[in-house]
Amino acid sequence: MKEQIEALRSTALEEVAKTSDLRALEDARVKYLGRKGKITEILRGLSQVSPEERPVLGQAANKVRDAISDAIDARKEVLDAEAEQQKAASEAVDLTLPGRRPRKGHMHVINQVTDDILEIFFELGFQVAAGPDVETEYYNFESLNIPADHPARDSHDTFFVKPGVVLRTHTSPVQMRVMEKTQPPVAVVVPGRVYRVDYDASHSPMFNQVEGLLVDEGVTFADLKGTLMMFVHRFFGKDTQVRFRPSFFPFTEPSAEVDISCTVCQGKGCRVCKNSGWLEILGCGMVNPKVYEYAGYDTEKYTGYAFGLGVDRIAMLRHAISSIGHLYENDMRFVEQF
Ligand code: 2U9
Repeated sequence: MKEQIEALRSTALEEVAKTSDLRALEDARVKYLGRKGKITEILRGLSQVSPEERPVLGQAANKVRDAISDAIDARKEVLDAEAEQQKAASEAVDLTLPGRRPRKGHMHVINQVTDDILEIFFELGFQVAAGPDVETEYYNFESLNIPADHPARDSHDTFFVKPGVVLRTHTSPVQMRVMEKTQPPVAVVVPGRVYRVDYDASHSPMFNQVEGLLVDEGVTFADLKGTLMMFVHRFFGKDTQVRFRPSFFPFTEPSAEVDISCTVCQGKGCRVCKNSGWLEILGCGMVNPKVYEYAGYDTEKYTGYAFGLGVDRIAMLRHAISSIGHLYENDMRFVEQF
């Protein structure tokens, strides 16, 4: 029996040493030290041996049990450490890798140009005003002296939401609303989206305008000219030539259109200015007294000027953009250039 106990020690220790994970180690513990394990079996069997042999064999069996138990504890420490290392390796983060940079956006070219225009008028003391894109025919046409039979009020030119309600065709109704609420002096600039039934390389059914209105006592066409020349020189450069051409708008009288020397050929003649040397950039005039009547302004006391420009056209000139469609397609290859 003594040999049997010693043999058990060597097989058990060998088996424990070979275990490759905690599960196998637990199986080995059960196999040798468990309630029905081999050592337990031997200790139980001691009742069968003679009383002289019993203490010797008992002592030997206990020693083997302690040796196996120590071996299991030692092996457990090794396997635990291995498992810990594996876990750490699989969860490892390489702190030296470069971070993922967030993509940085920027203002759309239309908003950049709008802000540049507004900034020049802010320096002159103009304030910004805004109003709804969906307007009544009264504010969009009637109050601006555009009569019911005017072709602009046709559904071929204007988007109707329902009878009497349109998508504004200019930002002018905002100035009308400002005048209704405030007596002169008034100096406002109004940026915003406007809508017209028109679609080709230079027209989009939705486009952007900036309009301006200044009303006070003693305002003359000279003030209008001076202000717009100053604007052109600030925006396009001080060597830009400016020309005022007579025109007609129902809401201004007299009216004019403003041309500047071509920004591409400096007036020599090219494809962009269709060989004329000039580019039309805005419309303007002295506010028609009929408009003051709608606003409730004293037509004897006050005069003023108004102007309007298409931001899209200015942006296209500034950046040599060939088609207005590029401004609204949101192709990132285009948008990111500005
Ligand atoms: C009020 C009184 C007068 C606004 C004006 C223009 C001339 C003009 C065009 C420029 C290019 C429209 O975008 S465009 O097609 N605008 O020519 N706009 S005067 O006159 C007003 C506005 C409001 C109460």
